Amino acid sequence: MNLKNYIGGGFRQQTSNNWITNLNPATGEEICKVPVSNSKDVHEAINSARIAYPKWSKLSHGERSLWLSKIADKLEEMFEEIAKIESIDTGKPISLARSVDASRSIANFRFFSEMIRDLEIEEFEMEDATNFVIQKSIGVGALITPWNLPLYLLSWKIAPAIGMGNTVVCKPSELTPMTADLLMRAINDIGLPPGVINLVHGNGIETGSQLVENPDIDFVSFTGGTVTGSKVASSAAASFKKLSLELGGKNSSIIFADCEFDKTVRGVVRSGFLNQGQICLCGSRIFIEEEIYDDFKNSLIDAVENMKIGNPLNEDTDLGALISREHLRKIEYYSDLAIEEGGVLLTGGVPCLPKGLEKGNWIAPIIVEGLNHESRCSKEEIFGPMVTLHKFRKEDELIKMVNNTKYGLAGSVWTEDIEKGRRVAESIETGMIWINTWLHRDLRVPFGGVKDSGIGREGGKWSLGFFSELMNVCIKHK
Ligand code: TXE
Repeated sequence: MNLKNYIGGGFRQQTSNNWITNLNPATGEEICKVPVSNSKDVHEAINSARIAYPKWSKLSHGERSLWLSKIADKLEEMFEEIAKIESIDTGKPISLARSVDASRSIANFRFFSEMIRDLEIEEFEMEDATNFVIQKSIGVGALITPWNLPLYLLSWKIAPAIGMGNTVVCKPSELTPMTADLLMRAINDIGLPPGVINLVHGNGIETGSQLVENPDIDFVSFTGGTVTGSKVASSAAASFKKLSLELGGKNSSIIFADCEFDKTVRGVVRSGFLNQGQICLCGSRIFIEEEIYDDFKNSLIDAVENMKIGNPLNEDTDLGALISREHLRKIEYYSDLAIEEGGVLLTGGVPCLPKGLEKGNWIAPIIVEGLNHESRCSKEEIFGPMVTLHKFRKEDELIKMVNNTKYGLAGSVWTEDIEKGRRVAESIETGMIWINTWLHRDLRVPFGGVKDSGIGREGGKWSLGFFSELMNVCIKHK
């Protein structure tokens, strides 16, 4: 199947005859061909968005809220198709594609539909005047998304962006284009006004960078790697584009001796290995208080070795395939590096080729101990099914080790002493911390990180704030 771009309300062939072959991560078979759009296609998409912008931005919040709700309804009808396509395209277990990707994509449209419908104008009264703060649309935006949570992250950006009156050009990852295509079919079916949402497929260099650099783009919302994020930032900054960057992470799971043991083992395994460890929020550094280190380590190994690795379309699969052969090589590299750096592999690191899926990108989940917290494996984002264990005695020593990374996105603290949990959490340089849970998401809270994990926050009113321009109108009383 050859995918097409979606521009001005219709599916269009790209200008060039360049294609990327999209492979099934679990089987190595071809799923589809992905167009490599060039600057002409990008220009056409931006132009369509620009033409649609005046009318769309003049709709009321209520009218745009209705459109978001219609998209959510349509995606709900396509729920099973979303889950299956996302599982095939990413290699993730279908149970996860249902519970996280499909469910959350629909929730994103519903949540922002309700938020925008109820949006009120803030007023500030003076003795002799009234101030109104209104949130105006910005214009035409670029939404660039990665391969780990394709529709989940695309919907997370599209819903507030168009809900606040903007029009957009989306550029999904060339590794996982399928549910972006599904979303275009959905908006086409419900008759969303042409040009409000446009989509160009392609890679970073020939397509993504053209989008970011185009002077007719007013804002950029990017989720992806830190290296790419810095390239996007430098080209967007030159023309003062409004910019939101959700980048990489190297998050810590902190386990105190007074934690609820079994629940914590389950939580820490989920945090370390969900989506094969390919989520920017995954807890890949596990700090365990000395008293329970050996017991906790052994329970972790048992739990990880009992995970079912195999065909992502099987209902009982816990771990699927890695996104690409290149990414598998990256994880193997870090697995070897761990040993060079003096670590000991407690489990995993070996290929585990499920029967009939030998051409997929498979690796047994890895637990390493004995690494210095200054080692590369303990500080660099690996973004795969690999965690490093670290022992700690004193709280101040722990905080120093945990903060000793250029990232600052998320983390979790496991203790029955909530006072201590909060104290430790607030000492960590990140944007988000969970206590006695992980990836428990309230869509109203700010999402994002500090340091090399990005710039800005999305989520709830922070999304509405990013995807709008504030204007103050001050009216003098008679
Ligand atoms: O992401 P990229 P990749 C991390 C993870 C991973 C690394 C690279 O460590 O190994 O990033 O992953 C588009 N201008 N995360 O290569 O390159 C690209 O086509 C404009 C963490 O998948 O950042 C894709 O659509 N766009 C992350 C998107 O940017 C460009 C999730 C992301 O690609 C571009 C995924 C350019 N110059 C990976 N170059 C998270 N925070 O969740 C590429 N793109």
